[in-house]
Amino acid sequence: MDEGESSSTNNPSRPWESYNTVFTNAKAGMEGVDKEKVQRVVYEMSKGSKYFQNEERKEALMKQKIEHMRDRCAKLSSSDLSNYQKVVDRRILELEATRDLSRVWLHVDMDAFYAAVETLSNPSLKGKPMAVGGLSMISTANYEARKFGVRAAMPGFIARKLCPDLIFVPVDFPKYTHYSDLTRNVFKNYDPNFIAGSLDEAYLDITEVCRERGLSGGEIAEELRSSVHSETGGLTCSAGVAANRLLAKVCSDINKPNGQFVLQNDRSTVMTFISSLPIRKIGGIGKVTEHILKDALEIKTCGDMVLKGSLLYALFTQSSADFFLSVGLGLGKTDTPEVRSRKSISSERTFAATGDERLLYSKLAEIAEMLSHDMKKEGLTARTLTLKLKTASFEIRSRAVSLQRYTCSSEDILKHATKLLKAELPVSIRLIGLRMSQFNEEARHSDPSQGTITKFIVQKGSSRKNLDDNDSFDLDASKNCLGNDEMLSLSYASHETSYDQLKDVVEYEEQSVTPEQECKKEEERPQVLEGDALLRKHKESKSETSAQNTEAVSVFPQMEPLLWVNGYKCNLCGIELPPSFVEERQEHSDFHLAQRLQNEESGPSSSTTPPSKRRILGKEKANSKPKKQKPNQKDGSKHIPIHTFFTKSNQNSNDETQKK
Ligand code: DCP
Ligand code: MG
Repeated sequence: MDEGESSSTNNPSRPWESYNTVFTNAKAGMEGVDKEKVQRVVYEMSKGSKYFQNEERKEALMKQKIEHMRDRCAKLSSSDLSNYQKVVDRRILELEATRDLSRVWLHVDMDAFYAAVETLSNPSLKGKPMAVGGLSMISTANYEARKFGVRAAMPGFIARKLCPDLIFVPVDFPKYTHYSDLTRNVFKNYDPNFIAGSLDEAYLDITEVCRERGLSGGEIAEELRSSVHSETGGLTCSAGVAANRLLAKVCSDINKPNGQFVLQNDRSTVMTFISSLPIRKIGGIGKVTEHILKDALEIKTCGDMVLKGSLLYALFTQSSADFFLSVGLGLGKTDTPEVRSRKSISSERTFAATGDERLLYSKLAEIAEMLSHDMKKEGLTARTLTLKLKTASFEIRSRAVSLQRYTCSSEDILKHATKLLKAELPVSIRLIGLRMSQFNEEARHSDPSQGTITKFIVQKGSSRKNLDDNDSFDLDASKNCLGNDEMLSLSYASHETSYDQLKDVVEYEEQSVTPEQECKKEEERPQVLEGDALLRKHKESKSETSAQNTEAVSVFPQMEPLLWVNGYKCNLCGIELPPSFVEERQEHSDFHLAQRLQNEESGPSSSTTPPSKRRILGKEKANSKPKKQKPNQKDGSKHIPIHTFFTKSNQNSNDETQKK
């Protein structure tokens, strides 16, 4: 059952064995794939590329962290451990008291979503191995292709090497959005407040519908799946039913595709299920965390998290240890969507790296349009716009601007996003994201589902009980709920509008505070988080941005960066937010930014002050200006080295796709 990666072997004659990328992780439908062959092909085809170097750098860092953790572990005395065991025992009692077995949650996830939609439109694809995407990157593959080891986020030319008959179909986001809307129409019938994850997944609280109709969770799941099938004209989905969202998500993957799994709502069934579950199955536990837990602490299953709880509390911060322990106890969120507060809305696209400015601006326009569309659909207006970029060398940059009025118009979004992007050019980019936060307070007050920032700070900042079950969406590849660091190495073409959970977590694991980074030794020094990236480097932005910007408040004035002192305390206001509160931290950081920008509006501008250097964790090059890009290259030849895809600067998505 364990699909995670095995520990590195470091056999010099078989270097691929220690080359673990996202491509070599199994997804549903990949059981029985020759993993070593896939690993070898991926290794051989990506060797020497920027991607490869980045993977190696991450691997080396991870090994260091494992060593460091082992050392710290070895220094723990038996009396230390017995003291920590007392902490664990007490926490178990406290956590147990929060266990709620009264709700029935259903997680639904479409099967091979983009690929299935394409097959609906073109039935001749049925039964043939196909992937959606192009030679540079594929978004997903159907189950026939998965048998060859082909999967989402894999460069298409590697996929074709693994499966020479693979058919490529270009991505068509509007089509997927249309089908996603059809599925959501079905979900509404079972839970009008369902929580949408990515385009193809959702969480539904089906407690009431089960009670009203006298049906079991499994029966409702059957009915919902058949309804999705008929409403969409033939798409299948899989479902998981359990007492909380964390478990429901794990369950929906068990009988994929076109299947379901029901976990009964009783403590002993939950404990039996969770105790043997590999840790990687949990959203929020990605590659790095998995390796640290496995290789340094020999924690392989969720049950081990309870058995080795004293080590976790000795080596990690309380919030991380609490998270691990709650997972080990099979706990997760059961709250109703009404009380969830939405903090921001975002949209992003990943594509083959390009420095072609026209192409970048056109992608930006697409994203602004998608974001605006989603905001209108949700009736949201907001006034902090954040631009996120991932460069060709995988550096993540965030830039924000606070607007003078609330908006959801694509023109407004694009206008300000363009200015932010312009200040970064020239640079070769592989991902652009836009996020709008700081929602209109009035709208928030009139909508009971949304809390004010103050409310959120008071409620969440003061509560340590609010354990994060990472139930969100998208990531793992998709979607893996919170923070699956599988996404670390993803470069996929996707459009996803989401309420910032996963994506921020991706960054969280990639560059800011991972559970391993926030281990206790590191508590002693303040950490600069991703959210603060929006404060950085601005100094370098062209003066034109603030000088000519009449509507936006001048961006990124000289300001003290927001730091999480001891790993959890905001240095600006003293609010405490544990690292697992990723979304809230991002929101909090945006809040301070907007506050300062407002102050600046009413006081003398400090934007002319020369920037001070700030250290951003994991971003050594954060302040270096990117070099000019090489001239464009055209792809399409059969055996193209991977670096071509990662460095070339003019990749038109139409060029990427090819049908065989
Ligand atoms: N997606 C993407 N890039 C990724 C992962 C996913 O663009 N790295 C897109 C394409 C998928 C869709 O999101 O079709 C949903 O993602 P899933 O992880 O749910 O994958 P699938 O639905 O394709 O397959 P599964 O049957 O495993 O759910
Ligand atoms: Mg899916």
